[in-house]
Amino acid sequence: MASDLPGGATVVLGAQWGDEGKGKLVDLLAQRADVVARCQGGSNAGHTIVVNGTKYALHLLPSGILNPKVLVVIGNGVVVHLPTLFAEIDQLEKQGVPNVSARVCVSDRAHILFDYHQIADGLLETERAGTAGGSIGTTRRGIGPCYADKAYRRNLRIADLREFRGIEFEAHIQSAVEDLRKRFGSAAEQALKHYDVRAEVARYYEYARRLEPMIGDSFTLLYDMLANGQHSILVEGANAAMLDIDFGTYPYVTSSNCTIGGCLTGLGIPLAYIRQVIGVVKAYTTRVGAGPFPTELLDARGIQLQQLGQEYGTTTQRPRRCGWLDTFLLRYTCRLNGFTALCLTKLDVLSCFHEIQIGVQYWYRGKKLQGMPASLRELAECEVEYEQMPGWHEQSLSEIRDFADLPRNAQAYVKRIEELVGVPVRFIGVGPGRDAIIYRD
Ligand code: 2SA
Ligand code: GDP
Ligand code: MG
Repeated sequence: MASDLPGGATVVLGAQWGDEGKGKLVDLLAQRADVVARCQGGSNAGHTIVVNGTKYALHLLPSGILNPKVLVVIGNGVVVHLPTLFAEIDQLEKQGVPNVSARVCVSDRAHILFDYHQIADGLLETERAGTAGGSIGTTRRGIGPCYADKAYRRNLRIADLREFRGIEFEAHIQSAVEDLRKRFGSAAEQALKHYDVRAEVARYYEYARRLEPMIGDSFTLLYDMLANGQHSILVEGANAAMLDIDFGTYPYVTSSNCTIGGCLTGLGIPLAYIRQVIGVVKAYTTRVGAGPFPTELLDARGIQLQQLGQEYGTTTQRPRRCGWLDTFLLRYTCRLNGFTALCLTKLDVLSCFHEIQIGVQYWYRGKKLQGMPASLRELAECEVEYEQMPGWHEQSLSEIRDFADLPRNAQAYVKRIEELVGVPVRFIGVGPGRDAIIYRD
């Protein structure tokens, strides 16, 4: 059955620009997993899960946490803002999720994302707004500045909390804040007006104590579980392939690898243990923030998708831009990740249309493109060739649980996607709830 997990690791990744519904699939599959692990990103991610009508919004904790038997791992590749992590743990415990803190392991190699990283993110966005390229539309959660400090080899890691020394933390934060002042001048003064370094250090002293029982060597933990062949590990990707720092629409991307490589480096899972890689695809396309979007709908149909699909950011509440499904892009991300199966979500939302279009090919100056262009100028000039398919207008899909019961045109839409990208669609989402899914073998 499609929902069964083999031993070893199963990876769930976003195949477009994020918000495809990864959280919902992870929550579902986690019912049969021992561990659910995050490998990259930080609190920029927003995964919404609806269980029995209750909504849970997760940013740093892997979506598997809602399953009481699951251990969750925040891997070495994640950048961790501790106040956000604790707020999330407290919120879930308030919502009645059992034993949350006892089921969290944070890698001792993960990097600490400080408040000054968030301040730097805001300053950079404001600065970029005045340039030709404009701002990126980041979540302002400090992701880029924290990964930059990691690459500069000047950040602190979770392991440093274990041997917390106030003097070291104070000197570190002080020097980071001085750098911001030098770099951004009066704008930094304004942004740092309420930033009290001493108070921040005192907070970290408390965080270190609270986090201590959750800190672990996540690589060895996962490796031992995989090597004994008795456990199922689920890896939850954050963001998505087109936001990948190497393969996405750079510079309108996030600062981590959201493709399969990020899973290997962000957790240390050996390739041989990865049994399946599931790509999550929305039945149409959305994007939050700036950057190219070839199949974007700038008319009433885009607004219709936004409203019916409730397309607003889970972290920032920003409206998401909406457009048709783009299988040229999807073919690219399927190849990049080696997807063994797809989960097609939000098919129910497309019920609003008489006709549906699918982007199938990019053309550049009369030439048929074979691959995704690296140059954004070239991408902006590309024309998309579409195929038109009849819709299943007004027929609600939300109660359907068997593929054979879907309207004929909805079945044809799913099969056409499989033909165009060459990967089987094993799961179909027909509503936000945990049970609103169709399994296909
Ligand atoms: P960042 O903050 O540096 O990672 O932003 C860089 C780009 O990556 C995009 N990005 C996202 N896109 C979709 N969903 C994301 N998570 C939240 C959600 C977003 C929200 O689940 O809805 O609430 O706005 C996410 N995180 C980062 C971002 O828009 C930039 O284009
Ligand atoms: P993620 O970042 O990939 O985990 O996705 P988000 O949680 O940010 O956004 C996906 C949104 O779609 C959430 O509000 C989900 O509750 C919702 N959702 C997921 N699958 C479906 C589906 O099949 N149909 C509908 N209507 N909503 C869905
Ligand atoms: Mg999201």
